[in-house]
Amino acid sequence: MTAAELKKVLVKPSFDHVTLGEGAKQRIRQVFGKELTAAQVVDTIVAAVREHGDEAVIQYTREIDGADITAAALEVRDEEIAAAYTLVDSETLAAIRQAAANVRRFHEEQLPRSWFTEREHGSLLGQKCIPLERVGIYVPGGTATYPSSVIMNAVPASVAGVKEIIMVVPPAKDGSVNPYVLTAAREAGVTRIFKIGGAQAIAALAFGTGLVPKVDKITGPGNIFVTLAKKAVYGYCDIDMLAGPSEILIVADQTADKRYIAADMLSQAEHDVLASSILITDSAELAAAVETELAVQLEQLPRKEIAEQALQRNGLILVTESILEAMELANLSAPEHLEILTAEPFGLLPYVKHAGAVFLGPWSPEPLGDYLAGPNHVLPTGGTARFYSVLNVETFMKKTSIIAYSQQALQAASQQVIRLAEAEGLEAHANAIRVRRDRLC
Ligand code: HSO
Ligand code: ZN
Repeated sequence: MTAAELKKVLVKPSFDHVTLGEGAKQRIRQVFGKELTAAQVVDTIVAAVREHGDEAVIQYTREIDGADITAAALEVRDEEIAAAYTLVDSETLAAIRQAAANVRRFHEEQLPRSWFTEREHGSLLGQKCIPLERVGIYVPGGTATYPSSVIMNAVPASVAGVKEIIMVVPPAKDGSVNPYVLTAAREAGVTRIFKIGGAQAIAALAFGTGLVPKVDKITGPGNIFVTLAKKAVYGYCDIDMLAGPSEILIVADQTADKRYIAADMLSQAEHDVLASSILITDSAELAAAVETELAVQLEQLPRKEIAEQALQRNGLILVTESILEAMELANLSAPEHLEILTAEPFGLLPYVKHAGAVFLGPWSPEPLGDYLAGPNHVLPTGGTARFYSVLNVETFMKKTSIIAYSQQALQAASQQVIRLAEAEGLEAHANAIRVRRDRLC
């Protein structure tokens, strides 16, 4: 397999021309009375929520999610959270708390410092790091519920110092929200929760409605409708990234255990029929063994059908001449998760150019990072690791620069500022220096 061949395999469906499943198409016909593309659905919903606010939100929640929720019940009440705590067993609650603590501890290391630096003549230049005031985090519902994603989004925001963390999550048909999600939200520092999902949730956060406050940034992964909606509201508020289905790419040599590789590949395959699981190895023997092992482990999975479809669509086992060639192909793919299972995994770290997160050695399976290790699991997908970073504390902060010149320093700079202002034909700019001239020599 050459780089060019891999490239062909890796071509991802564009967000704009995604093919919808039969179920989604049918729902669209029911709700909108005609066939629409995902992008058209999103444009319609975003425009309606922007114009009609809560009324549109409630209508789409009823028609799309099948949940009949009144305006008064749209926000999760404290009693619902208290009830959720009674439904979560103590071991799971302890795990949620441990995960939140580990994620907090890791992200505290990322906290940027505001700083000043001194220049000539006693002037000061600096940078002030300011948390965003209010952010929205999207938590998916659907085929799986992810309390871990609540922690991964809310804890970095809380570490950054964000005062208001507004969470949105699609409700079940009976109007309830998963108790794990609710307890994780409380543990992670979420301030308010609304039972809204899909494009309507993104639009509500971006523009604000009577009930949902307008936020400065929306983070968190979602389905294609959520992703397209984030793209549509970008500029009215900020967004983190455009996330696609989960991916794992494993680079392994003959020392790796076929059972670990198969299990780790299946861990991402079970997320979504569009998930991608790739093994690249310089050992033909290992490649064959993993292929057999995948079939064995697949049989036992409750989410077998999803994982099987994912493997058929975007599963790949490649054999290369060397392990460095495997690393080259891995960089070309720029995977969300890169596992390196070789005799000397640290030795390959310098060759990693594009990956959301790297997992080194046999004792760092990808799901450890999904849940408990501490680093974030909201990661760039679809080759966007070439330019996006993993979700982090700075995702929830912005930087403001500070200039404090002394009289003497301005004097030294004055001629050149005037020169540049004149070169740009901006006399008023030059005047801002000239009016101070009598105090400068
Ligand atoms: N692997 C997913 C995150 C996740 N896994 C949540 C389990 N729960 C991100 O690609
Ligand atoms: Zn996962």
